Formats: sequence, structure tokens, C-alpha cells
Amino acid sequence: PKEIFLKDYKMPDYYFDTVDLKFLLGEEKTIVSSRITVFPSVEGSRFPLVLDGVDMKLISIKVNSEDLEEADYVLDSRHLTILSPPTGSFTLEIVNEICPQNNTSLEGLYKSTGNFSTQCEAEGFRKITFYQDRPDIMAKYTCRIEADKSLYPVLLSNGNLIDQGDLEDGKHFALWEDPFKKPCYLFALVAGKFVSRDDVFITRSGRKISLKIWTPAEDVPKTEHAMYSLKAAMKWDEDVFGLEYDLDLFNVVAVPDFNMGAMENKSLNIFNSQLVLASPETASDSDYAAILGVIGHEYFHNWTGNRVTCRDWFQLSLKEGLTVFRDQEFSSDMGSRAVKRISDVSKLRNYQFPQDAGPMAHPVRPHSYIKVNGYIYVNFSGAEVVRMYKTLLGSQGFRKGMDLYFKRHDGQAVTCEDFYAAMRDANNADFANFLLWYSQAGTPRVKVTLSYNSDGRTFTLKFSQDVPPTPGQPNKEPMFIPVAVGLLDKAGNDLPLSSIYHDGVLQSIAENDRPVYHTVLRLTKKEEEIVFSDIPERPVPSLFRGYSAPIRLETDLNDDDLFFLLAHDSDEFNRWEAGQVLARKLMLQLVADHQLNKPLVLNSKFVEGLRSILSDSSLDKEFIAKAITLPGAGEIMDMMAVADPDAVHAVRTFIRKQLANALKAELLTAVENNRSSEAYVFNHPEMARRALKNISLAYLALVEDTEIANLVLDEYKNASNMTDQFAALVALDQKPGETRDEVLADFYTKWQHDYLVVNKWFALQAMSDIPGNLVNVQNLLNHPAFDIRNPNNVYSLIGGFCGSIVNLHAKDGSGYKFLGEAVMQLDKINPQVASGMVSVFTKWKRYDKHRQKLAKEQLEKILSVNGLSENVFEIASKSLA
Ligand code: DPP
Ligand code: ZN
Repeated sequence: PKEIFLKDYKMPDYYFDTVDLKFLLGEEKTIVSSRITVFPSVEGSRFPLVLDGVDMKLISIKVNSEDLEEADYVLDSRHLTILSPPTGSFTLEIVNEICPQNNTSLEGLYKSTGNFSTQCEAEGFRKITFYQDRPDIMAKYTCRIEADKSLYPVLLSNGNLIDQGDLEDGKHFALWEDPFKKPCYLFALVAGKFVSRDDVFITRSGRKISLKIWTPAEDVPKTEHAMYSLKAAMKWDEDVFGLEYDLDLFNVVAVPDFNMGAMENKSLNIFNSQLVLASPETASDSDYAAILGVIGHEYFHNWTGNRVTCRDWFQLSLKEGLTVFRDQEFSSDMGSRAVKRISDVSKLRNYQFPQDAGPMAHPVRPHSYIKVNGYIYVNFSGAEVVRMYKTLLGSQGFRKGMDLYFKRHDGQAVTCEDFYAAMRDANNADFANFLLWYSQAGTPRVKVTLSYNSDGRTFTLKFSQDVPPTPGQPNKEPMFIPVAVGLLDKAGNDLPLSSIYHDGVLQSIAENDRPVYHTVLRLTKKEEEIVFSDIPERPVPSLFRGYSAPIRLETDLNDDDLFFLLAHDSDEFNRWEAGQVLARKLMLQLVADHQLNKPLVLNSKFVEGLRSILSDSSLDKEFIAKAITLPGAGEIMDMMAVADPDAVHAVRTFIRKQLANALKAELLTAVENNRSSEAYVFNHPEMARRALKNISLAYLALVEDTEIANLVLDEYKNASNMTDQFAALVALDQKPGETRDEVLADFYTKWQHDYLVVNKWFALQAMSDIPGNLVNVQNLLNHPAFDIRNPNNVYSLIGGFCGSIVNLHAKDGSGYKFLGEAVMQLDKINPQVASGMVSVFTKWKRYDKHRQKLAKEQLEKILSVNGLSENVFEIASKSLA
């Protein structure tokens, strides 16, 4: 396998202007014909034309209508090279054969559950036909599909349907034309038995857009929420960014076998059905929220990704970071901004930071890769970088930058610098060394020390920063870090701020001669000092409000300061954060005690802090639910020199039990007061009630008390929606025994007809920390509802098992062995899914020597497999490096 470098990027020698595709979809094989108009990038040049193509049979090839002789081209397992094409522009006609029925990789064109569908991002188009499969080749497409009419009544592709009709032998055809230029990764085709939910969206300029969400007939009732989400997203993009949809038709198709969440193909989004189908009985609040976010995400790509696309895959964050940011903003505006921010920062801490501290660490724009792999798609940092522009420029400045970006680059394939330049130029902004966020890997660490001088009435913040070394980047430069900050007085109010000395230079931070209550500091150096003048008392600073930069923060705030912030900060995110800092400190201390066999004792101030949050009726209920949730085990392990899963698990369980007992009365009140009374509604206040009730229930289930045990069981039995029912099941699942077994069996019996609910059932059992649960997971692999070719099944059961820190890291090595074998089996079926699973091993060096040895053995075994995919090879080999 070959590593590909950003610095080696070269413009293509040839561009494509138009692409006419024809598909004859058959039961044995599919014949693909393409007719491409080609022109050289430099007039008069004569280079070989190299096309990508894998897993297919070439039938014929013509240049300017003449068949090519065998000596005119070279065909190997990855490329078709036309040795000396004519000078100037020419037409290329290729016919090839593929077999979507045997395509278990779910990349390219594949058939599953009786239907054909495609997934081309990143490099799936080369499994459909020979092409320059790179995003800077943008062309106008037509697509003609022919297939049996009774088996495949619905034939879809990108753009507008311009012709359709019946053919001989029970066949029919459809001809689609996409008026917009696009890279081939946005091509899509769907053929099969689908029925649509139809709706209409009127754009702000009065255009009527026909919206269709396609599913199997029986699932149509479950697409109401997806349709609501789509219309909300279309409206939001008009309101916030002035962006209107550009075609008259927008299709969404839900398929059950899909490698990722969804795909933003031009006007034909294809979704994992998990992210489309929902009803109150079968989907929980988190499913509803995910559907809203992902429907939004894919729709927003129409401008950020499709109209303006990436020059190459190193620029992935140009579209993903930006579009993740946009969907985060959309969900914030539709619900609670603070709660959404809290969830997003938790993801960053639990997934991105550990990755950035390990062997797969890479900058937002990687310098190299072997395969455009899932790990590059983890794009939470990219979204944080976009968010920092907004923090620095404000909403209006950010909007100006976006407007300029589209004005300059509509219809182009561009780079991260182009986005940066648009933001800068639209605002005449000084971004100093901001571009380092794209090129330096690793999570910056920022240290802050505080001092107050009562004589001079000054308050000083001393900042220092460093970025830890990452593979290939031993030495780092200081980053440009925006620090949103406010200073709290004794009463907890924000103090007025009018000027600062930044490294001795006086700067006014007042706006229109008025003091502000919140400002954004700009750090650019390894060490610097900010002095706030005219501060009447020692304040408590609220730093990095709203998490204004993706960094790890260390301060000398004491526990009293943190409790004070938890109680008073006007920035809701930082209230939560103060509680998390306290919880992390406490957990790390108890982990150390546990490792020394000391008795564990819970700090009573912490308990009282949570009690006051829990009883504060002025707070948002979902915020309370977040505030009384402990940091994840992954987050704590990420902070330890040697991650100790047993100790972290023991401590987290200990604290949860202690809290449950200490706060029993408040938790019971929270359950009593927040039961759903009426029919399920998806809105923030109702979700917040359910969130608070359900987290309280999860705590209560840890109390040894028959009455409470009965209460939890009743909640399960009386639940009228999946959110409440599943939450009660999760609560009951924590305690091994007869009740647990009975409810798990009952749940399956109730929901066996619904594969999406069955996945929840798989995941819940797989994640269980009951020691020895591996046997149960192995049995479930043979369950009739489990199919290893279905990615959702794998993510639920095998992925779920990796979520159990007890069983994955079992000292006898059984967990690692199970995972290693699963990876090897999956790699033969679906390399993308396999690489998702092997990623779990990337953290192996974080554990003790014994576990290191066990995990290393598995990685070595995986690497010794003949014919291992590049996807898995890249991750396994970099992990061992
Ligand atoms: N481009 C795809 C998405 O944004 C990749 N999963 O969802
Ligand atoms: Zn995306």
C-alpha cells in the first residue's frame, strides 16, 4: 500500500466536461456505459489519460467513436491508462460490467434487500466505471437507467427527470439530467421498490420545490419527522445564510445497509434508514435529534460541499468541518444552544481528543493518508476551527465571509486556504497564525494562572500554551487561540470591562465607549499576560466561555471558585464545565485511591453541589440532566498516564451509587414531576423533561430498595414511547438478575419485527459491563436477527461490545481476541466497517504492559492476513508504528 501526500497534489492533465451514463441493471450483472467529453488542462499537451477502476470487467473502449487497439491502453487491477489520446478535446466511450449483487463492501453500486443503491464518497465511483475519480474533476452528468419494471419500479438519479417510459420485456427506463457540475463522489443511483412521502417547500424567492422521502411502503408513516426536519433545514439555511435550494426536486432515500450515516449526493441524498425512520413508539429522543441533525447536515452540504467542493481529499474538512458546524448551529437554534454545545464538546473529548493523542493523530487537514478512511472523517475539530472564525468575527462578520466564499468559489473545487481567505478578506481581519489549526496535529494545552492586585485594582491572567508532539510532528508552534472570557463579581454577576493590557500594551475593549461584560482575547504566543484594569474586587474568571477553542485547559481555580461558577456563571456551558472539572478532579483522585486500595470516600461538597443543581427549578431540565451526568470513562482514561479501565469503572460506579443514595429524594421527585403526561412531542421542553426523568431513573435503579426496583419496572411497563421505555430498560439492565433477563426477553418479543429497535436491543446487551458478558455477545452473533453484512448490526453488537470497558479490556485477553477475529472476518466482507472496528485498537499503548501485549498480538495477527484491505492496513500498521 502506498502513502499519498498533500504536497504531491498535481492538477489533472485532463478535465471532463460532460458525462453521459447508461445502466442496464440486471440480476446477474449490470452493464455500465459512459460517454465522456474530455479536454486537456493545458492546450496542446499530450499525456496519457489515467482512469481509476477496480473490481470490474472492461468490455469496450472507444476514442472519438473508434475502438481502441489493445496496444493503445494498459489495464491493471486499479487503472485503465489510455497511452496517447488525441490532442485537444475528444470523446471517450467505455462499456464495462459490474456485479452489484456480490458487492458486500457497500461502496460503488450494490444490491441489498432487493434494491440497487450507490455510495461513491470517497472513492466508490471507480467501482462503477472507469473514471478520474478525484473531486477536482467536475462535470455535468446525465444518467439513463434501464431495469425490470416490476422489480424496480422506482429509478432515481441526480438532477431532474427528463424522460421515462416502458421498454420491451417488462423493462422501463428513466433519464435524469443534473444541470450542475459535480465531482463523481456526488453521483447517485437508486432502483427498487420504494414509496415516497411527498411534500412541498416554497423558497423565499417563491420557487416551489418538490420534496420526496423514499422508503419501503410499510415505512412511509415513519418519515414524518424526517420531512419536518428537511423543511426546517431548508428554511434555516435561507434565514441564517441566505442560501436557497437550487433545483426543483429534492429526494431522500432510506436504505437499511449503509456504511455511514448518510450521503449528500446532489439532489438524491441516500441515508442509513436509522437516520430517517422514526415514530414515537420505535425511536427515542436521541434518534429524533440525530435525524434532525443529519437531515440538516446532508441538506446543508448542497452549498457547502456540492456547489463548492473540495479540491482533493486532504481538504475534507473544507466541507465536513463547515457542514458539521452548520448542522450544530441548526440543532442549537431548534433546541437549546447550551445543551447542544455540551453534547458536541463531550463528543470532542470522548472521540477526537483521544484520537489526536494517539497514533492516528492528524491535523484537520492531513498531510498524508493511505486510504481516505473513516478516521479522517471524524471531523469535530474541523467544526471547531470554523466555530473559531465565528467567535472572532461575530455572526455578521462570519456571514460576510460565507457570502464572499460563495461569490468567489461557486462551482469550484477549492482548498481550506480559500475558505480562510474569504473569511479574512470579507472582514479585513488579522488572523495571525490561525492557519496552523489546519496543519498542526494534537490538542493544545493551555495553562492559566490568576492574580489580583487590590492596590492597583488589576486582575492578571497569565497564559501559557503548548501542543504535544504527534507522529511526524515532534515540535510545534504556538497556536492562535481565542479565549472568550467574563469576570464574575462576588454576587456572581459579570463585571464591566473596558480595557486590558496585553503583554504591556493598552487596548480598549469597550464598544462604543461602553464597557462590555464579555470579551474575546487573542492568544498567539507561548506565554502571554493579560491585565484587566479597574477591577474593584478579586473576580472569578469564566474562561473559554462556550468552549471558545478546542483545547485542554488547566487553571489554578480552586474548588470554591469552581462551585461558584457552577452556581452562578452567566454562560451556561461554563456552568456545566465547572461541574465537569470538579467531577474529573474527583474521579482522578478516587482512581488513585482505588489503585492504592484505599477506601473510597465521596466529597460531600460535590454531592451538595449536584443536589442544588437538581433542585434548582430555574434551570433548563436537560441542562440539569447533563450537569448531573459524570464525565465518560473514556474521558477520564484519556487524562491518565496509564489508562486503568478497571479502576475507572469501579470509581464511576461507586460515585453513581453514592449519588443515587444521597440524592434519592430529589431523584424521586424528578421522576414524579417529569413523567410524560400526553402524547409524545418532539420539542425541547418535552425532551428536557424526559431527559431529567430518565437520568434520575438510571441513578435510582442503583439504589438497593425493593420499592424503587418496582418503580423502575413500572416505568418500563407503563412507558408510552420508546424514549421512556428504552430508558427504563437501560436502567434495569444495570443489575444482573431475573428481572433484567425477563425485561430483555420481553423487549425482544415486543419489537422483533422492527430491525432498528432490535439494534438497540443488541447494543444495550453488548455494552453491558457485567463481567463475562462476552459469551452473551458471542451467542448474539448467531441470533437470527444478526447479519454480519449489515453495518448497523455490526456497529450495535460488535461496536457495542467495544463500549464495555470491563469486557473489552478483560485481563484474560478474551475481549481483544474477539475483536481481532471480528476485524479479520469483517475485512473480507466490508473493509470500511472493519476499519471502524480496528480503530478501537489504536489506543492500545495507553494501557498497562499486560494489556499492551495482548492488544499488540491481535494487531500483528491482523496485519499478517493475506489480502488485507488498505483501510485496515493503514490503521493497524500506524497503530503499531
Ligand atoms: N459526506 C458524508 C456525510 O457528510 C460522509 N459520511 O455524511
Ligand atoms: Zn458531511
